[in-house]
Amino acid sequence: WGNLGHETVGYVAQQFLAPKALSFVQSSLGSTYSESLGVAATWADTVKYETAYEWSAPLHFVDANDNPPTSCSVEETRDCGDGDCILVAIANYTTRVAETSLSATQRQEALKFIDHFLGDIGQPLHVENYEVGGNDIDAKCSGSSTNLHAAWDTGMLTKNVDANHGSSATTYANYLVGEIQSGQYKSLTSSWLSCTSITEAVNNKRDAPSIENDIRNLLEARAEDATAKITPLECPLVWAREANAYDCTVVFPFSTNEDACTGTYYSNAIPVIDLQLAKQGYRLAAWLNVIFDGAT
Ligand code: DCM
Ligand code: DCM
Ligand code: DCM
Ligand code: ZN
Ligand code: ZN
Repeated sequence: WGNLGHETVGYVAQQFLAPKALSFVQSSLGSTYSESLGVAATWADTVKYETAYEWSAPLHFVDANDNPPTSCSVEETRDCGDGDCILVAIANYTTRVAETSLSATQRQEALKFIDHFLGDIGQPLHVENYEVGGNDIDAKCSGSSTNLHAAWDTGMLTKNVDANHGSSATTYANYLVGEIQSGQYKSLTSSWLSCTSITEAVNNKRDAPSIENDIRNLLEARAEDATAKITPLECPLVWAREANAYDCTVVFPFSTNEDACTGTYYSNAIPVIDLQLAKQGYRLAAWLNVIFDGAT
């Protein structure tokens, strides 16, 4: 996502933080970021263009080597065998944000990466290898030249927020929070946190997947051996697969130079963008709540 999408995810999450998570977020981010996950969410995109943080650019996505729209899938070994992807980054920064022996600066950086990567993992083209996640597919957005990846990161979202949510990330986030608390998403929130899917239930080797179990397994393995190789967690893989499934239904097929910001392509995409941002914001809060308060 672009800045608007990331800020939205952060502002949604901020409203669902439990007391200790909120307190950590506020003191860690401080006045530099207005104590807000919404403000801090874009830091990771700012630094990835700096030489000192070039290493972080591949952490924003996982190149799923599937075949949309015929077949969609994300596989740890196939798609993140070198560990240099968003799945491992989320695990790594989860251990670091919880690690009290690290400096305040290091833990703030870990928090800012988590804030950002829980957003990106919900963007269907950040969990897709085809045409470099759609970057190499020419597209239009309301007549302007762009590419399909950028249309999903920013073009369609900006058009929708301009038209329906006062051009404001906070207004838009408040709308999504309302839908979570008492609207179209209310009945879905428990499934958003469960991290279960048919594949996961069948393949599951550890405890039943849940945010609690993911974080407990990770922090226990870390406590036993601080040098143990960090491997992807169950929930982020479920989230990646869920976003990637949209590559086979809503993102593709897409004809080169089609206008993504008009007609049925746009009207099919907007509900998915709303859902993915609301869901990842809610999951970001739950993730931090488990780390700091021990429960979602
Ligand atoms: N971006 C930035 N500086 C640049 C170019 C882009 O901060 N020189 C930000 C704004 C884009 C976002 O990065 O919307 C795209 O990041 P990604 O492509 O990782 O989603
Ligand atoms: N880093 C990491 N694992 C380490 C050391 C560093 O993931 N063992 C990451 C965390 C920071 C970045 O590298 O995002 C820079 O770390 P530092 O400031 O500690 O050099
Ligand atoms: N991106 C992606 N998958 C890739 C390469 C890039 O999802 N294989 C994303 C990261 C940025 C956008 O595409 O959001 C543009 O990337 P860059 O700025 O690295 O060209
Ligand atoms: Zn992107
Ligand atoms: Zn990003």
